[in-house]
Amino acid sequence: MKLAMLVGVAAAVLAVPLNAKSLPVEKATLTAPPMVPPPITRNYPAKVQIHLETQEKVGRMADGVEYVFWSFGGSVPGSFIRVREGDEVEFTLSNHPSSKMPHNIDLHAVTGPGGGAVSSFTSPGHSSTFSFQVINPGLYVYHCATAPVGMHVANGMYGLILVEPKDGLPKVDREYYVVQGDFYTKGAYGEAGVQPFDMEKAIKEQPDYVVFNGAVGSLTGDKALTAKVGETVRLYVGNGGPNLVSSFHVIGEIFDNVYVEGGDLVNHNVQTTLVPAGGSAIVDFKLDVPGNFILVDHSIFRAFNKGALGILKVEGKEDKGIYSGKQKDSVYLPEGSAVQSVGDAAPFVTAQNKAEKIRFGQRIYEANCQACHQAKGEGIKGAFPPVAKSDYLNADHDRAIRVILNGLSGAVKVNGETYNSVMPAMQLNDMDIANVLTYLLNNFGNKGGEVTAEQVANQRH
Ligand code: HEC
Ligand SMILES: [Cu+2]
Repeated sequence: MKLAMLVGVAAAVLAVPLNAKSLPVEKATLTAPPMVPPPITRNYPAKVQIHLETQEKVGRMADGVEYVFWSFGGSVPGSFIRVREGDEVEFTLSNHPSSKMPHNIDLHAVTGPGGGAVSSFTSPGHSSTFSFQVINPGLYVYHCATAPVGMHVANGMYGLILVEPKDGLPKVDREYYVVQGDFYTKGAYGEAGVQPFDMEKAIKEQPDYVVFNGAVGSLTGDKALTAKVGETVRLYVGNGGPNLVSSFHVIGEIFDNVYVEGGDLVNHNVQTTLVPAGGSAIVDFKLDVPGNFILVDHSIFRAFNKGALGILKVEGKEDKGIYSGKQKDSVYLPEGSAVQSVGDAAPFVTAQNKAEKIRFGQRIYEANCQACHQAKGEGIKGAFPPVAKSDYLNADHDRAIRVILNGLSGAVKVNGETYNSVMPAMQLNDMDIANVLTYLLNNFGNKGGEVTAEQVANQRH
């Protein structure tokens, strides 16, 4: 009798929540990247129930390249979790029965051994539950910590948990969720097929892919982040690693606020912020002008050769007071001679024949187009269409002239791929446009032909 009572008491103790007083219970809203659950509006602590499932499944790494991703909630990064400072979290981790590996979770927001790793260790087809109180506000990484830890992380087992401070974060118009990760495959970047994990490259820290949100192109084309001029945007940025530190930068924007390393310290007017492996940063900025703003790891080969590139597409009215576009193109003569203007009225040099046009056109291309369309005209998948072997370019010269004169936006199909991006109007004179198009038509595997300045003039209106 006495013993039975004692056992009963022990069982009851086990069931008692962390906080002696009972809290209102609610289920957490979880979101897949790049979306973020809405801000928390309550002003009291709650018991928040979270259910995450670990999965192992084949997904897209790049076009034609697949990879067996291990994930929390079916996405890389895993579901975004949003709780409030002081909340009690009741966390249930389920490991899908089809998994081959056990998994667990180490949440950096947890104060406790292993961040929950031991308590959450879960075999395939099982669930584990544990509870913790979120004491410290901030943006925290969570990840799998099952051995070999590096391999579980390298396969995509990481995500972010935001512990909102009691008074909330300043309001913004849009919030997005972006996490960088490095991936190690048997084949080199772009090699087709299902690519197995390469432990040796991982140990040497030589990734084939460095990407945002688990794949090349996960934030470009019709998956680009969007916003409007005048809005404020907040990015919850994380770095799953496993190895690289990110130099996170948005081309053409300055971060008004950076919550350094995801903590309380707010820095202002920052160009590039470091996001350590297993760490985070929150960045805010206001959008003053329209255009495509490119998210990169400014360790720049990673952006242009390994995939760490995303797009924030901003629509709205131009503000020439803030950004004018190119106002003038003049010839710079270093010997100190007078600077000549290359206006329509006074063309600098007129090409005498087609070969000369092509030669002049090459200079125009390198100075004005190559940054986007690339050195061999190959473009960047999902962002800038190729001008090499371009069916779009070859099919209609007048249309190509209008693209350069007026810019181009909206969906266009080039060589079977859809691009939905923005090319700004180029401030070039008729001769320059004729030269650059003649150069393109006669290079990079295009079909030849010639464009004249008169032809360009006819397309102006
Ligand atoms: C800031 C980046 C950028 C620059 C600079 C740029 N373009 Fe583009 N260009 C684009 C984008 C983006 C598109 C596709 C627009 C869309 O998706 O609607 C495009 C489309 C085109 C197209 C039609 C599609 C194709 O691939 O054939 C041509 C032709 C073209 N650009 C030529 C040029 C030339 C010539 C220059 C230099 C005088 C130039 N572009 C400068 C970004 C750029
Ligand atoms: Cu795991």
